[in-house]
Amino acid sequence: MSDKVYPVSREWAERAYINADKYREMYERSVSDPEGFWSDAGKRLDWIKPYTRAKNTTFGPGKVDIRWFEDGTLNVSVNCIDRHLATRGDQTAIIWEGDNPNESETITYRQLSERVQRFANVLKKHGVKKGDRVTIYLPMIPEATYAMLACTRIGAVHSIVFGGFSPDSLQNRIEDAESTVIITADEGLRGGKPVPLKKNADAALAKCAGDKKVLVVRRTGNPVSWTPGRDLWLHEELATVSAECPPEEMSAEDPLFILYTSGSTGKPKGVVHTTGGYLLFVAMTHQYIFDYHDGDVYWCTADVGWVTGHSYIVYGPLANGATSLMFEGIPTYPTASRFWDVIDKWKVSIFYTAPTAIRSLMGAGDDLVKRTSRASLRLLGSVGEPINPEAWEWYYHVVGEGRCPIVDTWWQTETGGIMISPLPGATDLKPGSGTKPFFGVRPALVDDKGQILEGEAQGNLVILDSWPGQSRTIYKDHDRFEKTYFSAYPGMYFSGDGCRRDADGYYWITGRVDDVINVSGHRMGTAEVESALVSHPKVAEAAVVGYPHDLKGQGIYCYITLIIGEYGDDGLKKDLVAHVRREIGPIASPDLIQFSPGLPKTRSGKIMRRILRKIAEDDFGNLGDTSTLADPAVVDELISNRQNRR
Ligand code: 6R9
Repeated sequence: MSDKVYPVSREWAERAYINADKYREMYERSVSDPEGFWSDAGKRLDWIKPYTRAKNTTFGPGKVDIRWFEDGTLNVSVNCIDRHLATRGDQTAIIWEGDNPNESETITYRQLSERVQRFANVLKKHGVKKGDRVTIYLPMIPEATYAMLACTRIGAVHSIVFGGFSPDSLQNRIEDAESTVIITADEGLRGGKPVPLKKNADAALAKCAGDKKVLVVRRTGNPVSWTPGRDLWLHEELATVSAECPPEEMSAEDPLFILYTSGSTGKPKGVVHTTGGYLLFVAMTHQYIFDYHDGDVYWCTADVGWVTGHSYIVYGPLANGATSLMFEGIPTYPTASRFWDVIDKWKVSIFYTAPTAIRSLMGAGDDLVKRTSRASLRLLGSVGEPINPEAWEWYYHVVGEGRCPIVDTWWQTETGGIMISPLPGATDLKPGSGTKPFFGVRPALVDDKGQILEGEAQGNLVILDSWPGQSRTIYKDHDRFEKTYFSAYPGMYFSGDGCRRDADGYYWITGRVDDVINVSGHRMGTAEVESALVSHPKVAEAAVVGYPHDLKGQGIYCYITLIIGEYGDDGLKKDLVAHVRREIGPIASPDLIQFSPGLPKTRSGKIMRRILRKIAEDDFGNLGDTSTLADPAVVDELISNRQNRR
């Protein structure tokens, strides 16, 4: 941990929406009078029928029930598009930068309006109604934004599946959401290479029961296989419908989207976000944390397949009438200067990316940054995993040339929007710390018994009361929602993260304390990777843990027991990696595989992951209590064959 402090500059304290005094005053009111605070804050949205009450929430004990603005009605697409038309119809809403540096497009709010309404009419034409779930499996192209907003236009609930997920993962998500319409593209394009989205969708749909319609965006134009009657070209469909689609009136608590995310057990959970509170929270956090002003060009490098893309490429920025840049490609194509080139090309002023990207570009050398200008940059952001102070300093000094504050934003799919983060005009920065809670957010640290820790402390990060952007439930499984987030510490939301609070009340996230690993900012449940591995015909048992990885933050370390024989060869290792990629997707590729004739188990047969984690971390001098092991000799064998040698 770093003990450096970078104070707020006078310029920032003066120009930002929120300075230190205002932060204190607003934060104080937001937690002492949440009803008053959020009732006022809710006015930033356009309501069809105004709400009469902001907050109606309980975290239990007993039933968890979260409602915000529940008697208000509104439409998200109206808030993200229509209400901007009178004043900023010709302003660019989306800058699209293609994978190929020579391909780009700017889309004004007026164009966005027409395209979204047409798209909505296509969905309607194919029977999509309010409340129906639409699965979106698209690359980073403007159609992804159109599709999302088209769903909101007619009250359909979107479920976006990241384009890097395999057919099996897509199939599970289509089935769980019971979508009848799937939106995909012929292919995606990343780093000059095609991504076979339609082919994957075909494979997924071959295993899905029931009638489906597949709307296909033509992206690369390469030939794809076609199922007549089921598959429809989007461009052909758009030509058959009108450019006007009246917005559906939605209750603030109607679902807006489902997004599947990994947990410590079982299959990915369908995290449900609703309409009013979510939109308000992402709009407000986007404005204050990035200090977004008219004229700024804002770029979040996430993929819309993840929550960061939902909240901070699409909903937050567009609700604020911002100009949001959407990038199809990867940071290293055609060169590792690409991010900085794009910043210069579009005069980006606010840039929001992930530590894994920062670390990999740091490794590419300073020259690739310094050959660009970056004079337009004003603010930098980080999200997805803890940022190590070394990467923070490089981001600050080399990329930002010491003049751009960094907002290190801690949040989760379940929180909807940013929870802990500096405000650039209010918060002195400490490299590696998420610093302070956003308005209305009441973080606390608890020990394993659920005792709240005061002052300087280290513990499990919980949130004591609801905030508007919070997920309301897990799709079709409210029980699991309560068990996952509210049972470890009754009456509190448990984040699954460990955290330290320093003497200044700054929060420092230390990483997951459950069986979730964070690989390049992507959440993976170790149980998911294990179940993919044991579905391989040669694998008897698998245990998966994270280990420190220089670029990815955490890597995936797999201990494998085979059905026949004790040790497999490199060919089998390759086969296992390919198998997991097929089952889940490339993001779950095992980094290290260790064949282990035995796994350390308790006498009751439970795998002692704590020991496996230590061995993977090369910290085997510090294994802790091994006295409950059924066969302590297993551990020596694991250590002598360990993979992660430095
Ligand atoms: C937004 C997003 C959530 C998990 C979260 C935590 C980690 C995210 C972080 C961070 C330290 C930050 N995380 N931001 N850890 N500092 N600024 O990433 O959502 O994909 O659901 O992941 O990511 O461990 O619990 P999601």
